[in-house]
Amino acid sequence: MSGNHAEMKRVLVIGACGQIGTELVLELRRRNGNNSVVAADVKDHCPEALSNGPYRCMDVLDREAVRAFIQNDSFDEVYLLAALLSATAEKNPDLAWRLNMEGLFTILNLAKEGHIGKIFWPSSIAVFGPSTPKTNTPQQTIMEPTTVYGISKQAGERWCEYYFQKYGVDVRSIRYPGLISYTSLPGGGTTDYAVDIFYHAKRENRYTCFLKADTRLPMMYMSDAIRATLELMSAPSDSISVRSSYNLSGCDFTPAELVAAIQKNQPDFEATYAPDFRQSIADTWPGSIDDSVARSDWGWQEAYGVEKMVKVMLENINVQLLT
Ligand code: NAD
Ligand code: AKB
Repeated sequence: MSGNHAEMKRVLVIGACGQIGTELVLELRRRNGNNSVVAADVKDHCPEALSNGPYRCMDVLDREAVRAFIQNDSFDEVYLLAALLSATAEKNPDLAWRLNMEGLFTILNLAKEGHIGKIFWPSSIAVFGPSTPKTNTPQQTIMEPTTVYGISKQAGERWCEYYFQKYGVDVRSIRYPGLISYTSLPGGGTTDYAVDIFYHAKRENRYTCFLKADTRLPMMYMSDAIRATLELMSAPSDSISVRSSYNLSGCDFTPAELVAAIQKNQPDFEATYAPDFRQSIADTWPGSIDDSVARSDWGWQEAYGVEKMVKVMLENINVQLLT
């Protein structure tokens, strides 16, 4: 076992079984000790990947149960990841709004009452909309999201800032771009093509992409996203000038550029394009992000560009996850 366990923080991750949660829990346990990090999710059973520490079946919409659990066992840090992502949210707007907002209020209020030391709540590039400048989208700009998911993330950002300013709640947030990883499957987003493509490249050597070839979107390799999250969470409070959510950039590419990068490793790989309803979501999002505020406030610096990310994904992807 590695990591410095001197402090033994009590940490809770809600939505732990998802694409980000799985890797975040493992890294938090590596740093803080397995028993200090409780993984919680609405799923009945703890997945094998998270079986090295405590697991709690928790529906974040069951406010009283969440309150009782957290009040009973105060946490230094809570990471609230449970949400419906962009594509799934468009299919179920009511649930998306409830899940994405009510869980946040429950956790913000518990922090306001002193039961939680620090909160991490992720926002998304989905807070931007068709009227936002598409290239090098600034930290502060026009934000008129047109998706249920984007509207919920924008509202969440405003509430986070409000709870910080009004009640001193230490809540920190990042506007993640599309995240790319191989440990667990993505959960219903518009950027999921950039993960799916690797499974199909490995299994069938071909892929039909649900976005057009020239759709540029901001993306990031998961280990960069986890590191950014933990760097933000450990930054001194007075270095954090943004209490809504930080822009964060890793790389950006189009499906055609990703295909070309895969073909450098797998020359016979072929892709075709059959855009579906997710195209109209992607069309409203930025192509690239200006994250200079995160860089100057807490020293953000990505480690993965497209080529390095593609190599790691092709080496590690496990097609068994698809079955
Ligand atoms: P995911 O869909 O993979 O995981 C979400 C997890 O939440 C799932 O394990 C699900 O079972 C759990 N969950 C759903 N309803 C729940 C409930 N009622 N109570 C408790 N748990 C519940 O999502 P993810 O990709 O890991 O994203 C996590 C967070 O990061 C979300 O807020 C998402 O909006 C944000 N985000 C993700 C990305 C990305 O590319 N993955 C990008 C931007 C923002
Ligand atoms: C999605 O596509 O919905 C997510 C996101 C960028 O928030 N990956």
